[in-house]
Amino acid sequence: MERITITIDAELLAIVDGVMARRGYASRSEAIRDMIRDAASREDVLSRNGVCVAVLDYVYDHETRSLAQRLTHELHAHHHLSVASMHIHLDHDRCLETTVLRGPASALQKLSDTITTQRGVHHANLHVIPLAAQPDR
Ligand code: NI
Repeated sequence: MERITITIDAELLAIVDGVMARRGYASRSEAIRDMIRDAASREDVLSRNGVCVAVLDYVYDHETRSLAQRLTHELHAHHHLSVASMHIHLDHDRCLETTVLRGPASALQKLSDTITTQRGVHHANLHVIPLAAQPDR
């Protein structure tokens, strides 16, 4: 095990401490190691660029000007990557969309970025699952 020193702002450290308390980590090091493992695993999947399935979910305000049409347009423009979508009307203003994607990891990440960087899209998450046999981590 290597020992390193990192500089982190108070706000981010408070988030780490909150994760520690909620999930029962014995130390900050343990909590931060698990966060890095999650990120590293995700980056590893993306760097291999094999065929993947992915679940993309996000919340958006359907009153934001032409946002719903733009999101639908992007998925139609990439229909070869889009397997299925589910749309949930969360409340008066907000919608939750979950879309299953399938294709090369880089193409899925790019489509996800195109959608999730639109103004009015919140709480976005892309979960990428490699289809080629890889050890589970
Ligand atoms: Ni809706």
